[in-house]
Amino acid sequence: MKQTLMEPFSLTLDFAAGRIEPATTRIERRLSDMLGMFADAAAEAAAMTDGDPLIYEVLQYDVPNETGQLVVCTTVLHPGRIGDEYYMTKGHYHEKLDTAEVYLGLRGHGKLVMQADHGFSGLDMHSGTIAYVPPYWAHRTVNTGSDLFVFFAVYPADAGHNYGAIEHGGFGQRVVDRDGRPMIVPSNKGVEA
Ligand code: PAN
Ligand code: ZN
Repeated sequence: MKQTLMEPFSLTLDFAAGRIEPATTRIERRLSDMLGMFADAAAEAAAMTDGDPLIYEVLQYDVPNETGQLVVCTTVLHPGRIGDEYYMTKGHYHEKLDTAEVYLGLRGHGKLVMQADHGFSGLDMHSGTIAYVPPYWAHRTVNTGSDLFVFFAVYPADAGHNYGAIEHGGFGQRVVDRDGRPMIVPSNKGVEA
């Protein structure tokens, strides 16, 4: 098996801003990058005419895409809602399903929703929360607060990201605002009307 011989290195992380310095990749996801993922199509369209909001950014330090290597990255999820559904990430399974991931909350409040063949999970996350995404679980994060929701993640460099399953099949649960409080509801109820 080919393995790149790496030199040890360190990076700097600004917890509040979620900035990794230096970062080698910055991904920006706007609403236009995830149209159809929020339940309320009319609210999506209205938000688009309002200027295609920035939903989240990912900052990452890339390492060779090889078994044994680990990627570190941060996600900065902005506060906001499309209809009654909070801003969220696209969500994905790892292409290599048998790979796990660790999240560490740095700022704000959110939920980590996960689904697997046998069920769902919804974990609260805030500054200091360590959340474990086991192998085989699709994962999506949601900003349920009014501040930025920032978290750090570590995952195997060869895990890969499968977005298609969520883009086409959706997530079985949604996180919506109910009288000012976040609530997890089944996808086919409540928010589709
Ligand atoms: C995270 C996510 C990040 C953005 O680093 O990639 O939060 O979410 P999406 O990838 O679903 O757009 C992670 O889980 N990496 O594997
Ligand atoms: Zn992941």
